Amino acid sequence: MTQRTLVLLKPDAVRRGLVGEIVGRIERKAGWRITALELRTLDRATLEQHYAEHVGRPFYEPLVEFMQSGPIVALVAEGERVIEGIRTLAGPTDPIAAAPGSIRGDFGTITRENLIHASDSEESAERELKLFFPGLV
Ligand code: 3AN
Repeated sequence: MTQRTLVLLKPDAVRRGLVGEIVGRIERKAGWRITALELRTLDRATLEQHYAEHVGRPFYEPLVEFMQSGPIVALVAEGERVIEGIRTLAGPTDPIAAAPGSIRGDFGTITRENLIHASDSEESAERELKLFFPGLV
């Protein structure tokens, strides 16, 4: 089943020079392709929409601040079961709990700065792709 997903490499990943490493892991999965990629700095309005489900949680404000703290890389990846697959490459939210070999497990320590966002379902992917790449057909 070919799918499309939104990936964000968060400001910590860009600051630490891990873009190539993370993009490389996505590129090396057989048959997956990157079909859009852009370095950009996010504004609050975009982040409020993106993280709407987290409004009111204690980590929400620091998360929105952190996500504006520097440029991010937004990309679109396509391929067989890519939604579930990139979530697996990323590892769980808490990088200390994430297995070595996963992106968060290899490079992360604290939960907020966990390097990567990837859509968690087809519905989220559709919504997030519209938000970040509205021109995409
Ligand atoms: P994931 O990106 O693993 O799907 P979500 O959607 O639950 O995680 O959370 C979105 C983002 O919010 C995470 N990537 C992380 O940066 C931050 N976050 C989530 N839970 C916490 C927490 N308990 N403490 C600090 N930051 C958190």
